[in-house]
Amino acid sequence: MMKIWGRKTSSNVMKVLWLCDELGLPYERIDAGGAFGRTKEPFYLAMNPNSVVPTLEEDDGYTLWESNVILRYLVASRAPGSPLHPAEPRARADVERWMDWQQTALNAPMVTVFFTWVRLKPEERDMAAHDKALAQLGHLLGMVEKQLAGKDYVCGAFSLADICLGITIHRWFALPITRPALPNLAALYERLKQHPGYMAHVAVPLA
Ligand SMILES: N[C@@H](CCC(=O)N[C@@H](CS)C(=O)NCC(=O)O)C(=O)O
Repeated sequence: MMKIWGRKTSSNVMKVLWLCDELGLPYERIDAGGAFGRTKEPFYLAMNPNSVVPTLEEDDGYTLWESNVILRYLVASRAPGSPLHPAEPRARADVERWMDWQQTALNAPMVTVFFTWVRLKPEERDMAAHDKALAQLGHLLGMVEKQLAGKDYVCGAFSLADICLGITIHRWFALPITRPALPNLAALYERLKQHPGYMAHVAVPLA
């Protein structure tokens, strides 16, 4: 059975677990990263030299890292033709730009805000950096708010873009922060909560 290495509190692991639920894929998850360690051990570095989670390991020994690439690989290998990752070039590019944007633009400010409230002790917090990151997050999520006008999901139909953005959206609504009103984003959050895989793996208590 396919193995997914990574602690379940990692947002990048969450994406992969949620997609597995969406596609009905069986897997074995093995704790790694954070307090579980393992990621600096030689066997793990041979699979993933970045020493981060998640890592996917197939029965035949094939391994893959980078969560968004794992998402694309799982659709291509298990559910080719799925609307989660459309084949038509522009529809695919639309999904992929939001996936990449989540990694390259949205992730850094969310990590700062999330760590401030959930992972750091009060004396370790840099509230000036938090406030700057929070303002940036509000700005970026305002772009998602506009994109969602007249749509149920980020690219119209439910796709890998929603799976990538969904991890940030849960943290945005669950953290004890002051949020600008983003009604389309709030409606998307409610829609995502109708997905059992989102409730099981993503919309969980912050840890
Ligand atoms: N771009 C990578 C980032 C992976 C990453 O930074 N993972 C974090 C958890 S979300 C990690 O492994 N942190 C160190 C640890 O958990 O030990 C991906 O999307 O897979």
